[in-house]
Amino acid sequence: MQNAEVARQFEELADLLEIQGANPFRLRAYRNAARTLSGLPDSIQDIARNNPKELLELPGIGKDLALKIETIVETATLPQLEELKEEIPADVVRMLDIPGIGPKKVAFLFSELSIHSLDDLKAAAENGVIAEQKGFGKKTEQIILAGLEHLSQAGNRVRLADAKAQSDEIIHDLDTLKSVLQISEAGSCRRRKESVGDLDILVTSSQPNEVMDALENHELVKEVLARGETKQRVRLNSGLEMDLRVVPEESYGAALLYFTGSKEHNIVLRRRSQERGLKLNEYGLFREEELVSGRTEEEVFQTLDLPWIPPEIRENRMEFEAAEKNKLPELVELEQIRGDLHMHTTATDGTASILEMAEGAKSNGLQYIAITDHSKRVTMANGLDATRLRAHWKEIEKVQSQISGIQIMKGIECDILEDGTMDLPDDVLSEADWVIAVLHYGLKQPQKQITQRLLNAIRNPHVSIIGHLSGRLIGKRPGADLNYSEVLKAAADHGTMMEINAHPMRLDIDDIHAAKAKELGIPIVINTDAHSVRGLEVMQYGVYQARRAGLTKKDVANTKTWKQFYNLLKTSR
Ligand code: DGT
Ligand code: CA
Ligand code: CA
Repeated sequence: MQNAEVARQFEELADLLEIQGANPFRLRAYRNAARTLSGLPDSIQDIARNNPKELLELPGIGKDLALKIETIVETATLPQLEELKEEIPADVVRMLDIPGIGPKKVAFLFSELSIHSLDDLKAAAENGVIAEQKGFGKKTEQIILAGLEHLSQAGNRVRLADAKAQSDEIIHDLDTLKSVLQISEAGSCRRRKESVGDLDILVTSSQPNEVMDALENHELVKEVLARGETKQRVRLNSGLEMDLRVVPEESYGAALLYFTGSKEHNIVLRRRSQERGLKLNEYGLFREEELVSGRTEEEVFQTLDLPWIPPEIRENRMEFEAAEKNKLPELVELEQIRGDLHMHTTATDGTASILEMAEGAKSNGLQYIAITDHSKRVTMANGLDATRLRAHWKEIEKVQSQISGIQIMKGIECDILEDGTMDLPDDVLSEADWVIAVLHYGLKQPQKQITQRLLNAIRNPHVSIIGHLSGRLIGKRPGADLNYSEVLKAAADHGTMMEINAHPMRLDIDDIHAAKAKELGIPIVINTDAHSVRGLEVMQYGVYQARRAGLTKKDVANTKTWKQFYNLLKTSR
């Protein structure tokens, strides 16, 4: 059982109890537990099974919660949760996701009006039944109808690269308006989260209407969903939705902070404000009615005795503790990347030659690359056997002699077979400059078996690095059920590096486990896994993920110069 699943069950429990009108303190305890678990790099299942006492050391986990965790791990669920689910249908819980509809209203709809599904709710709203109820009215009816429309789309999170491209284009175009003074992305996109629910942008302008008209007429915008005096919600042609807010200049920093989130980060900021006798909202930081700060984010942070915290780490994971100690990490930057050690050519499933890839990387400013085509198990991609691989390496040597200013390593992306052996024999691997070991097949094996496969590869002295560890494809398929703590510990022990695969569908390893790898001192390499010259351009997304993990230049091995990197390789095994 993965941590995310245990966390999800606590969230669900809290939601159901909330509809029942349970004590808010109890709800908060469950929600905090869920957050602790989903941010935990170690396997909660292992802790619960092997060292249940350690559960009590986790933040916010007391005896009752520890017992519940053990029950979930052992029985895959909680009796209490099962009972509540019998009583309250899942659709009723989803009604909580309609903005403006709280648990009290949901409880009323469910128990007084016998609304058991979203379809029931839609019918009741359309027939005017909702508007008739005391405390509801025509306005709530409209909110519900709009909310239902949104819900039918929700759950459709969009990968960061796709979301950001649309956000960037709209921001670029709105920024050309004379009346726009400042404009910025906000929300999860600004935090560079791997997937985005909706886009948020923020503007200061003397002419809010001009900005909203321009957005409405933008070629990426399909329709306006709502429009007020200073805010607008639109649906883009892609289906993705966008919130635009126009704020006064003196509130811009406070609004940017508020709408960048995360919610969890904001909660801590508000608490810090209260501790200082101040009140923080999207309009500014106030003492009584007086605006103390709000024009810039820096100013607001400063009033709260904090340095400016980069958006990527505003998740209430480690940022406040680090900021307090004046130890915020200097996050790694794209310009610091000097090598790219995972890419394909026409020898397997790439579209460009060795020379074209090398030239492409060189013109992107890189000093070194590794050509890592597939091994033979990947028949679909025309994977290489020992003979073809050796010929391919000869070809790489030839290309190296034709191009200067870039080092080309002779690599291989070698499959870890279902039985845990490598797809190519050790004597072949030993001739490589760089071996990426990966799982492509048997990703659904049970945790023990698939973890063992990785441990074998990590312990193989010819393996340099594990590529796209979990095998997940964001929004498409979950990663393998791995024992991350065992895998990462073994990598640390054996000097095996870990990849952050920068492909926008992979971003694997994820931010939480990359943070854990850093903590263990495992060198991390950010690679594009490019299958074309254009594919080399996704490096940025891997860097975003590394930043979310709090990684600095020092933590990312391919920020080293070629000479430093070469030395690291020679000494690390
Ligand atoms: P998303 O869109 O699901 O990927 O995630 P976000 O973080 O972009 O969330 P969104 O679009 O609902 O709201 C943008 C930011 O606005 C969010 O990160 C924090 C802030 N915000 C929105 N609603 C609330 C709220 O009810 N309470 C607090 N404290 N902040 C909120
Ligand atoms: Ca958003
Ligand atoms: Ca939003």
